Amino acid sequence: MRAANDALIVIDVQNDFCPGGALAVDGGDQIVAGINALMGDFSCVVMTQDWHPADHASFASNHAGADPYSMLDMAYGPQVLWPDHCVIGSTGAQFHADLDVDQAQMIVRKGYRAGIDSYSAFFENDHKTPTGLDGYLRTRGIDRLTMVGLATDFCVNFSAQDAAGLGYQVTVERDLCRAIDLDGSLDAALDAMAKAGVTMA
Ligand code: VGL
Ligand code: ZN
Repeated sequence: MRAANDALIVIDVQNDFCPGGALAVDGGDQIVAGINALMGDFSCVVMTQDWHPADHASFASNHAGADPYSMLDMAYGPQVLWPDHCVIGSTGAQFHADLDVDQAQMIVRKGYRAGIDSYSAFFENDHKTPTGLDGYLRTRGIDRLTMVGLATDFCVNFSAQDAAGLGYQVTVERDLCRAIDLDGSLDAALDAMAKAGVTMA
C-alpha cells in the first residue's frame, strides 16, 4: 500500500479513447487491467472523465469547413480540432467497461463548457480556470501523484505539467498510458513533462 499522501490519478479511460471509439488511441484498452491492479495500492484514487456538450468548440464539426486534427486559434490559444468525442451522456463518454470504477473515490469531469477545452485535470485550456481537483487533493493531505491513462501526449501531459506547477511530486507510469502522437506531439510532451520536473516510470 502506498502512503496516505499518495494519490493515483486515472485520466480519461473512456470508450471514445479506446479501439472502436471516436478518438481511438492505439492500445488504449491494453492499460485497463494494469490500472485496475494498481488502484488497489492507493488509498486515494481519482478518475477524470472528458465530458463535452455536443456544441463543444473543440469539435471540428462545429466549425464550418474545418477538418478533424486541424488547428484553430481560440481566445485562450491554439486548439486542435477533434472528431466529436465524449459527448455528455453518450456511450463513448462512459468509462471502459472493464475499468474498475468502483475503486475511485472522486470523478472529475472536465471540458463541459462549450467554449473552452480542458485537457488537464487541474485547469481548463486557458490554464486559469480550475476544475477543483487541487482543492480536493490538498484537503485530503495529498502531495504526491501517480498518473496513468489516456492520452500520454494530451490529457496526461497537461495534467502532469499542471500538477508539477502546483507543487505536487508527479510520476507518470508510461506503461499504463497510451499516446495519440499527432505530428510529434508525444516527443514534445515527454520533453515538456521532463522540463516541468515530472518523473517518468
Ligand atoms: C483528450 C483530446 C481531446 C485526452 C481529450 O484525453 O487526451 N485528447 N480530448
Ligand atoms: Zn476532449
